[in-house]
Amino acid sequence: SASCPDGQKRRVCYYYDSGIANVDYGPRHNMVPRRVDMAHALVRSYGLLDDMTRLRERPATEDEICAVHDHDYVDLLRDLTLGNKPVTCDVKAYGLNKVVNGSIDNPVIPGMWDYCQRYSGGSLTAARALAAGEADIAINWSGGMHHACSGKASGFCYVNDITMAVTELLAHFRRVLYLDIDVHHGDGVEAAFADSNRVMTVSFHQCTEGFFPFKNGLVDDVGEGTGIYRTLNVPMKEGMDDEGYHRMFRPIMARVMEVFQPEAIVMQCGADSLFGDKLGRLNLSIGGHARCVAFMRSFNVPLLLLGGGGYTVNHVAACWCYETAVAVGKEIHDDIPSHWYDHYYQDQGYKIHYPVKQGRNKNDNGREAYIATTTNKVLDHLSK
Ligand code: TV7
Ligand code: CA
Ligand code: ZN
Repeated sequence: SASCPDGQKRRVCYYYDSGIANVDYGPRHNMVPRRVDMAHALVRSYGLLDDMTRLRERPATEDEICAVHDHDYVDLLRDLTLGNKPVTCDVKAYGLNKVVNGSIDNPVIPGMWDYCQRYSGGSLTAARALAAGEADIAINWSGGMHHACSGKASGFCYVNDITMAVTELLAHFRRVLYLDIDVHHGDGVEAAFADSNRVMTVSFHQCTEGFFPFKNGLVDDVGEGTGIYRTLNVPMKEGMDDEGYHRMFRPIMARVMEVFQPEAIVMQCGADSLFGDKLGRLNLSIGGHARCVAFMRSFNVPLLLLGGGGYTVNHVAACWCYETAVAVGKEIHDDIPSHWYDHYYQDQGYKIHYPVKQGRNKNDNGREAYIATTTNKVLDHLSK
């Protein structure tokens, strides 16, 4: 019954570490690590584990994390969690425990260091499976923490597993493409490789007044020095739907593959670009989001799929389960099988593909033709 859209099978490796399920950012925080456990439970309930090789759990070592982070920041993450250091006000210099309007983006939480080791170990292990030629596609839905900087936490991200994975791939592949469909700009990864001519970073994101990370990710931000034109940004207004998104995504990514010819692809699949997200204001359906994955898969280049944002947890889990099916090349039925978390899907009628209620798409109000203009600007950068 396995029907594959492009008629080709792929060897898929899958990383899942149950130690992440109980990590808690705090009672009102939007980031809920349990969504990865929900996605995993759904993957299992559809029988998809039989179509993949399960990678062995291996937390990243301190040395592996120090390869892309400052030593003093790594020491702090470790010592704070193990209780060796009292939480003093100087943690704020590292992006931790900053209170704004009574809330904290990057709280110091129980098990923080262990959590960082686990999700980043997953991305590293997955990258190594690709580098060793053991898989065509490797998956770590607990990774994708694109905002973390070398010396500080940012946007719910403590350690940048993506930068770690790309660095690992660069030891084996000449050129690595980083693609980011999270609703937020992939600033941490972009900054890490802005001057590299061996890494091209491409981020699609919402870019509106007051939306995190604020000033970054403009269409004319194209990298610097030897890396110039190897940074691409595709900013969008609120309300972007599947049709408009793909009118930008397809020509841009087809051209990226043509001119950059990457030997490996790292794709951050943040699910906060879906309709109904608690933070994002784009209107992608799960089908539209997954078509991005299917499109990148069709080039048959080693592909690392990572998670990222996603704050309406039932949507996120359904999305990443469906994308796991896309990776293995199986069509799964729309009715969510009965399993431990099935009550979470009541609001969406126990279906994977929940309906998108289309509001106003501020990207195309006829006159401005924002989609065409932005696509052409990006294609122009690519021609250089
Ligand atoms: C990859 N937006 C991460 C996206 C990170 C976005 C932000 C919140 C937020 C945090 C909360 C909370 C929130 C309703 C939403 C300038 C601020 C304003 C809040 C502490 N409710 C990813 C980060 C972004 C935390 N941060 O790309 C606890 O929204 O806009 C900001 C910064 C300062 C901090 N305050 C928000 O998806 C994984 N934070 C409720 C409780
Ligand atoms: Ca993005
Ligand atoms: Zn995000």
